[in-house]
Amino acid sequence: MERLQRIRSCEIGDHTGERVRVAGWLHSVRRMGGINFLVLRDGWGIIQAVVEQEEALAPLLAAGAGVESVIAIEGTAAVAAQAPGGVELREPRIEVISAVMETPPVVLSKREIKASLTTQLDHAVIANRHPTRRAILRLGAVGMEAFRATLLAQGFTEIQTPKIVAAATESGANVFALDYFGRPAYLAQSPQLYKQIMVGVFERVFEVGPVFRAEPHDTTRHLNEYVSLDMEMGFIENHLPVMAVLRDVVANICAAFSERCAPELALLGVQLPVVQQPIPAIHFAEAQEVIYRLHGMDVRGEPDLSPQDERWLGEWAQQEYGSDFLFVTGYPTKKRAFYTAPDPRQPRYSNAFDLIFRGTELVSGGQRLHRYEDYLAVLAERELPEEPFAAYLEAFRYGMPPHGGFAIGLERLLMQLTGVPNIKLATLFPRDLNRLTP
Ligand code: AMO
Repeated sequence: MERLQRIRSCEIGDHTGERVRVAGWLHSVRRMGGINFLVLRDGWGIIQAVVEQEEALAPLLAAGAGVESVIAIEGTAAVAAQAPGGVELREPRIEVISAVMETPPVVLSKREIKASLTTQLDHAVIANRHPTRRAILRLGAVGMEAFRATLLAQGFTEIQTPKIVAAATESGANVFALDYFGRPAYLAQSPQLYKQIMVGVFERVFEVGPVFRAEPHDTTRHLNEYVSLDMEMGFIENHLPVMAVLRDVVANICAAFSERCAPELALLGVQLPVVQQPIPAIHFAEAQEVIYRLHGMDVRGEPDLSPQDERWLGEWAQQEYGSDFLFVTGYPTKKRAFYTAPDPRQPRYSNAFDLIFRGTELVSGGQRLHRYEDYLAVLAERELPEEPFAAYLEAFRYGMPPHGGFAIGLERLLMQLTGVPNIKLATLFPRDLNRLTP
């Protein structure tokens, strides 16, 4: 007999009444008074097979194959309202491809993972197979695609910049040092300097890639390696056009989730945010006034917003505008990275912004300095050496337009969207203070 061509679980609806072959992992086995229900999971979802004849299970029993065994099932696809996806396989013939006889370290067949955070992370290789974990990772993939699609449609070019670099890009000590053939080097904290340089080539660039932050603390919102969705654009007057592109990017990401990830959103119980046009914005100084007025906490004069301030502002944006998003603009220039352009009307404040999503910073961005002399001045003022920035400075020495950009933290987006209590649960294989594997 000729073997049937394998179909994906998500295609089953197009084959009702036909004999089909599916293959994947044995997700669960349920015995219900003489009838057995096998659930098979493949890369696209799950599908149920009904086994009425005990003999059909013989290949599984003979191999001692338990859950997570890789199997193929040939069966007749039949409409069944109570089955996942509304279609099930009947009169199945089972073939064992890779038998698993041990109990997996994380139970995958229950609706939710019950294992502790540590067990989940230690066994992420297996835990990532759980439908809820898979759903978060799938949202991440679609999010990256929508980011790319939005920017490509607006004339941006995708770049990949070096991850082994000679200088820290984001001020501060949180850099991983490397020994580069006897010379000091670092893992890139962001593609910041290179994306700015590349404005000199393409005017509009973006990058999706890993960045590294040696933050020596264990928080629920920081990773030591994360995926940064970066963009940079030339010929702007101030930060406002950058914020407008960011608004489009975020709106398109949410639209892509809505159009292409309905099963994932339903499984995770995610309520998509409405992205207003424009997204409400508040100046940093005014944001501090709001916090003082509503919560009696005098943060005026503080150079930055704390996580608590961000949560309060998130609540305020919800009450005031019914918005899950809030732009905070005009952060104090001193507190931002050296490349930040000051607000020409009040240079104490900058043309930099953050986007807060459901009470947590999701994006940082702004207008940058673009004149060579301004860079020399700011490096001197901050007592930073010129030498490590020589290549970067060359770009400005030979002509750069006013420009700006932003970076979205992918895992932050997924954490805030899905409401998981720790960013590590929105990360493929998180790197944290204690974790270098898996
Ligand atoms: P910033 O350092 O604020 O800005 O980072 C931008 C966004 O990245 C995310 N993020 C993180 N996510 C997980 N773990 C971390 N340790 C972590 N640190 C930051 C946040 C944050 O908003 N070069 C600038 C961007 C720019 O101006 O274009 C930068 O890297 O979501």
